[in-house]
Amino acid sequence: MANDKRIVVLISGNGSNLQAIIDACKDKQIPGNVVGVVSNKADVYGLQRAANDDIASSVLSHKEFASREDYDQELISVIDSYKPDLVVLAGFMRILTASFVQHFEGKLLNIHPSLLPKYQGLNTHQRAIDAGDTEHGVSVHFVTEELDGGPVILQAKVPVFENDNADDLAMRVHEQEHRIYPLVVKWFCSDRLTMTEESAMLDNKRLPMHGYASDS
Ligand code: NHR
Ligand code: GAR
Repeated sequence: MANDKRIVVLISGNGSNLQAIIDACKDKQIPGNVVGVVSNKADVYGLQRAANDDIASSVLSHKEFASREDYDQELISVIDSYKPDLVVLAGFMRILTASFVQHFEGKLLNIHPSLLPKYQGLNTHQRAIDAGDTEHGVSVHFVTEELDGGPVILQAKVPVFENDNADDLAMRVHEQEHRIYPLVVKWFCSDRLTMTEESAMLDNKRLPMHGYASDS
């Protein structure tokens, strides 16, 4: 459709969240299309997923740049070449500079595998287990300069069982990721979701700290 949104997805790996978003676009659940996939790593399976669906992709290795600032400037031009309405981080593993975040402010989403504000950063599943948590989960949030600190849009919770290892827990979290990320992308592409003054707004209503499905 003419007003379908143009979505660019940034990955560093397997791309199962990318696949969930591609599938939801193909099923017309999302009024948009993935028009480009950008990876900072060559030979990752997510690039194959893009190729399987005839989606254009680019690889931009951070190793070829002297500084994060230089890398991000080039990343901005690669992404802009796809003329995106929305930029989605889906397992993208590079911290982004303030100038990158400002350039795409309000149209940059991330999925983070924890119940934010808990466990910002890496190794979230192991950290939840080590802390003895009985519940864990995943958050979709707008990206701001503060790492994993932007306003939360939607979370999903999973139980932590006694003998879980990090892989068991990651698998359980992934199932939820594949449900909630396409839903949030759908909200954005339907012009229902915005960020104003670092709050996430759905249908012009400010979302609570833990996002839409919050029960506390
Ligand atoms: N950038 C900004 N400015 N704000 C956020 O909220 C961001 C971001 C970039 C990525 C994803 C994030 C996650 O969901 C994300 C959110 C990578 C690291 C990291 O430490 C941390 C958080 C996230 C992604 N990366 C290392 C680095 O030096 C490299 C690690 C690696 O290559 O394996 O960039 O968890
Ligand atoms: C997902 O679990 C996502 O939450 C996590 O990486 C995985 C990517 O899986 N993101 C981060 O840890 C960001 N630092 P996928 O490549 O199969 O979508």
